[in-house]
Amino acid sequence: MKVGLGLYRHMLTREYYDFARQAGCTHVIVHLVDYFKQGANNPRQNQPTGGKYQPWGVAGDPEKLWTLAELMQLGKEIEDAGLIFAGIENLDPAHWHDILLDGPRRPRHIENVKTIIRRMGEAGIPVLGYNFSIAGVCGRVTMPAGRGGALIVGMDGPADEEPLPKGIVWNMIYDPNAPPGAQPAISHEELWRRLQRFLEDVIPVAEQSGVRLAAHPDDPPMPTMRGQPRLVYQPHMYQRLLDLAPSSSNALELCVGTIAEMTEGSAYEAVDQYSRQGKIAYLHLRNVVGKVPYYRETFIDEGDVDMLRILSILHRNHFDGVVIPDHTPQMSCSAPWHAGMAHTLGFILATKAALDQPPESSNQTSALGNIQKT
Ligand SMILES: [Mn+2]
Repeated sequence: MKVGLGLYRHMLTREYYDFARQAGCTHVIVHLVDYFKQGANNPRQNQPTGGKYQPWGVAGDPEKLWTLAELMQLGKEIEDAGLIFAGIENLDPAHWHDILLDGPRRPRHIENVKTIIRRMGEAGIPVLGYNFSIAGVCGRVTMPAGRGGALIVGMDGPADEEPLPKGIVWNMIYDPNAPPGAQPAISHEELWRRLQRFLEDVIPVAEQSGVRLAAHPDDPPMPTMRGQPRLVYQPHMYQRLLDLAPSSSNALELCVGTIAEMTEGSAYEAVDQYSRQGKIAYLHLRNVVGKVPYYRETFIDEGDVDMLRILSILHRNHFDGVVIPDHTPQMSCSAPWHAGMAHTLGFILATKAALDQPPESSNQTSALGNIQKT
């Protein structure tokens, strides 16, 4: 298991790389989409939030794909800081919205994704995280309801009252001049069909390029959000996604917090099932209390999930990918994002250190030794 940090686009600087190293990370996962661009209710020192029915921000330039030179330069900067570039998280809605929507630009958008994957292969970036979701991460509210009054994100009920407007996909605005009206609602089976076509089109290129596609589950994992169907909203649905295209390039960006929000199954069983298959490309670690449609995100050391047990399952199954903190509550200080990340990383590093000790080494590890047997 390797420990990394996810950095948003505006954090791709030496200062943040140094912070990652200081906090004990060896790897970074990079976001190239600027989720915060022109977002009215979406401060940069938090995870992208928006409002219950307000999108994050405006998508990128549809004419400008991430260039090979840009990716190589980024890789060099990360390497110069003493870190390993473990992956890119998420595609820009501007580059692939008609794959999600099955719109007229789909053929071009498939070429976009293939080009990005080829460039990633050339630049030696092994993982592309993606989230095949029409409504995206939406329908959540931000409230000071965490431990010690920390600002947290959660759900206060279903989010189907306001349908997804035209011009918005994946909770970002890809067409500010879209006509009024809602995106047409489709069936779950139609969404699965779109995913299957996507995987059939791009997995062969990913295989040739040595890149793994890694799917995030739907967050929040409701059957529908804003009138749009969701793909992976119960733990077993991940298996369907994997079975659609058996390939080492068809993998998961497993999000423990999202799985814990699901109404069926267990996060422990899901982590065991998918790590035993070697299908987890990397992992998001976050704790929660409750399940959809009523849950809230928590600090890593509280909440419904026994994180020691999650990490011990990964250890037992010889998971050798990267674990990164997902979101954290906002801590009351001048650097709420940094404080939340450092707190979570300290927890992960302590657990990893205990798990990495030989079982017979001392009495002090007996508690964790017992967890390893579960
Ligand atoms: Mn996540």
